[in-house]
Amino acid sequence: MMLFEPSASLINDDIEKEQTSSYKAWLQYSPVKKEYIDKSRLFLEEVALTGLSEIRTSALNEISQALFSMTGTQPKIVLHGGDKAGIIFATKDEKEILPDGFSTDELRPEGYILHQEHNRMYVVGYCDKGLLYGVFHLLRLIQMEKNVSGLHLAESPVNQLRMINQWDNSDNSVERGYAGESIFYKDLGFSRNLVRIKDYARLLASTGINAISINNVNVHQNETDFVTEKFLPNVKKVASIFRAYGIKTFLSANYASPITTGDLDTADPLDEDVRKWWRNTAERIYDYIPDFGGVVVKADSENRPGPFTYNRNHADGANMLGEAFEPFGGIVIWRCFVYNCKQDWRDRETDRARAAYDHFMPIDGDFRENVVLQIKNGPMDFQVREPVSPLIGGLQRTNQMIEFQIAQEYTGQQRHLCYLIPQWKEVLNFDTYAKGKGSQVKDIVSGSLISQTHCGIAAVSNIGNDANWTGHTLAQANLYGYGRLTWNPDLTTEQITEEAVRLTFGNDREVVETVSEMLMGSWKTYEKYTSPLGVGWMIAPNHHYGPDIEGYEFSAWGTYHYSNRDGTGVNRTQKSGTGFTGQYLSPNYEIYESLKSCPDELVLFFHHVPYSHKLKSGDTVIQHIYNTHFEGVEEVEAVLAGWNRLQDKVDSYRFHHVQNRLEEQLAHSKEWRDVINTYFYRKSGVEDVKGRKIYS
Ligand code: GCW
Repeated sequence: MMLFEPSASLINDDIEKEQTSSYKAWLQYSPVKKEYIDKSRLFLEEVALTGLSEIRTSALNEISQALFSMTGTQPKIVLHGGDKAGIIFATKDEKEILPDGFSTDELRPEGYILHQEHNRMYVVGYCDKGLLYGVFHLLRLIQMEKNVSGLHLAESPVNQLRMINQWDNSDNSVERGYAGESIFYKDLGFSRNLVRIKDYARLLASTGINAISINNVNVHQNETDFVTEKFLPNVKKVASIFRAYGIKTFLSANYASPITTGDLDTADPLDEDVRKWWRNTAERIYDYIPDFGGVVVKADSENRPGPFTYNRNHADGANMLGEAFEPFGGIVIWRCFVYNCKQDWRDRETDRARAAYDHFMPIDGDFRENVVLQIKNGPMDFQVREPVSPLIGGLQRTNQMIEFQIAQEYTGQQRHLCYLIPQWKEVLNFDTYAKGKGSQVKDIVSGSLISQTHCGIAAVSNIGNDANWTGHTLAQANLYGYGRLTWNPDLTTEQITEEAVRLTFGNDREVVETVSEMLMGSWKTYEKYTSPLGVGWMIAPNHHYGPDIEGYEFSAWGTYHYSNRDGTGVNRTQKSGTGFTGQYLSPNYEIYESLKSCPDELVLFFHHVPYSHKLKSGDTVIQHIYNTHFEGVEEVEAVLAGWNRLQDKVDSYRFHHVQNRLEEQLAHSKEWRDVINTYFYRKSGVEDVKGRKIYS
């Protein structure tokens, strides 16, 4: 009998041979140097463990494949003991397989210890999941040819929920998807390509992700039925793939399901029939998937149904669902992206930035223990630059998680290079002052500052069925880095980037340095040639690709910049604007309220200023706009030139693919530059002091 089933992954049928390098992303498992193996005292005769489980099978599959591919040696799998040089798998209670006196005190939930002693490497998990994470860590070290001789380290995740949200629809499309079609669905049913889903699970687990919602938060008619007998057998299949990698499956639920898929004529959260309907639904889901995670809900947002229809508030809606899922240990993730998307542009009182806080602050503390509020990182919508949502730090008695968008909806749609780890680090390190100085966002969402039963980080995925998963091969680093940050938000951008690059492209110094530099600067470069100083949008309506400065200026979406001949920006001050600044705690409030102290990069988010206004950098606003737009394009030129130098060091498929994207980015960044510069030149009539070409 085979001890474990050899994985079919990495030979996925829909992937052409020359595409496999991009398909493998950061799990390349490329051969390492022989001297490295000898020097690092890596003993590979066997992998020994005392028993199997689903997750251990995944760990065994991974390590066997990976070691064979990196070292040419296939260790023997030995059940019950093992007495040779090799790798030992254990969890905290399996003392019999650990060296005498081995302390497991350092182990924390989902964590692991890696420990090398004599001719053995011990991978000891708190539980099987921890063991799997430990295996991925060990493989990472080997792939990067890091010395593991005498290694001893203990790690555990900082965040409890480390989640991915798919915005996939069953008609194959992915909302805001830039990497092909859904890998989950096919023609209104579920995809049969389970290998692809399994490889996705491997990629996610290798970074520490432990939860996934598998359908779009805009739940359309067909997906509303995912909670019924019609689709639950399929959901169950997907959930079992993820389970084997320690990932819990969630569904996005339609708030109006009792009407849409049930036969009720109301979804009023206080209606007894509605409550019963959801209790029965939860029970049915758990019959199929006993460890089902729960539901993600977008309610009363962008035309989705919600409790407002019945004059109930969001606590009523979320708690009703919370009650239904509670007996089974399920949770309800309730999104705070609630605002009026039918605003009149003439109305200068309403400010979309205020909306989430205005809706949710008054009900802080009213939510059940198994409800978590999911809050977008900024008050608007995943722009290249926004302040941190004041709701984070505002809410003091409610479970909360932050939501990022790995999908590059507003940041170049995976056609432009825009590495978002530096942005997310800034957000996570932001001091909210919720409990006085030093109340960083990362400590709020991890639950260390405000005690919470459920909390963590979620993000919208950037993958699809493109061979390289992410459209732009270099956008893989955003997914990798996101997972690593959810595991430990204190990892530095440099460390994450180095890992991403070395695992994806190998250890060659020039490659590592060049690609790291390309990634590290790319967010700011993108910011430079697109909308300036935090004002946001200026992007083509609907699809959100490319410049259209007034595309949203007279629309209902609440996203305006109010540029005129004298100046630009949104006055959100308490003194004379929309009052949004008042949602921040002191001293952030004062910092944003005063033009003097407001950081340059957010000046137009908070203030309407004349073009002649002098920034802290010393430049006027208009000159800053011109300068950054020229610089942005120059930086893209430099990035492309850097990449071109790597032609002989990157396989031809990935080389040409990235080169094509960068060429497109260069052309497109010029379009952005010229459209923005010309627009502001025409509005202001102010010349560029450097006399560069601005079209009149
Ligand atoms: O950014 C906006 C997107 C919508 C999305 C919405 C949301 C899923 O343009 O496509 O809908 O955010 O977060 O709900």
